[in-house]
Amino acid sequence: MTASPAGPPADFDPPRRPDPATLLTVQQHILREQDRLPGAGGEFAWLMSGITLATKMIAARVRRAGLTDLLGAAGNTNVQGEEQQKLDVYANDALLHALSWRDSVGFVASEENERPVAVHHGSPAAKYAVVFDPLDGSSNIDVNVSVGTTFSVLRRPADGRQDVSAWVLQPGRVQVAAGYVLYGSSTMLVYSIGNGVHGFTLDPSVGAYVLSHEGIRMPEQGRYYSVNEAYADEFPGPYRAFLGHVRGGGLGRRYASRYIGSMVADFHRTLLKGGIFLYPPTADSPGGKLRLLYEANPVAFLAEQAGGRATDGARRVLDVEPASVHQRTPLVVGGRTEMDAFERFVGGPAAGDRV
Ligand code: P6P
Repeated sequence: MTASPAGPPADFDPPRRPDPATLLTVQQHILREQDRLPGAGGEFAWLMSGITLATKMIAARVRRAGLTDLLGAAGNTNVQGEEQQKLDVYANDALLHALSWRDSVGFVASEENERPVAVHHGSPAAKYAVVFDPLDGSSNIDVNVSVGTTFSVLRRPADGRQDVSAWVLQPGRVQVAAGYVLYGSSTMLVYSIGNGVHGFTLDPSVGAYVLSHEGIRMPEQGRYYSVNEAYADEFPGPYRAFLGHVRGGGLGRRYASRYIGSMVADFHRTLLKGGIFLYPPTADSPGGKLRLLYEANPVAFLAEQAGGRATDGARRVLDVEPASVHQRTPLVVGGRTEMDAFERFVGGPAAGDRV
């Protein structure tokens, strides 16, 4: 039937085009974004759906932890020597299970597992390694403070090496994707595949992560600095001098201190509001406390994608060559103004050297 000059045939309506201003789920966003990944194909989106599914399961448990027997210690310690919380164990199992169904995943490495787990290693379909902290800040769970999941996706070695270290021990600058889920007043997933940073809020009424913050940019200067000041006397001198400079109005404005004690929550505020988050070397953690592969690298990737910077006090975090899966690092991450000032105090790479 041909269309009449007046318009489409009378017996059906023209197709409805999706209104980009309405609900856009993270899966739709990833499908749109992954075309920018060379050779991604649909398996990247399928991999990411494993992370979104597992984190929705974790969010459901975190939200009800007080009502079920999921609070408190699991009665054992993890590879870090930290007392495992029951939710740590659940979160780790959820991510390992969901990712094991993704045949594009060759290896996974978790903060809760001493060694990486071979998932579909050896399969020609295996293209990625995923490293994650299933529940960062879990010591805060019992007091209802925000906790988070962090993740980083790495491409299998181009040289065909099959050893796990070649898959997992890669510098942060080569991450294919990175992100976190913050279980806070709302549950929010923030991720990047190298084309900006985008935030999705879990809508419990539909059970989907819905785009709520597209193209997040870290403010050039904020009003908060974030560090555990209880250890200030142990920080290296340049760190102490920098913090005194900030408190003394040296950055041209009054700053407030905010420290939640959950890195994901402290970074999320820094990403949205600007400022600077620091976990310096301390007496107990002379090499820093936070883990390079699955805490500092994802955060540093997102920070740079949003216009901020991240160093370990001496060099760009994303350029650090990992030597072991659970390697720790100092972390200083924030907006351009604060990071320029910090690097002047520690003599780090000058901002002008940035590529
Ligand atoms: P502190 C939580 O245990 C964590 O790994 C990070 O989420 C957080 O930033 C840091 O440790 C807090 O450590 O020594 O200040 O209690």
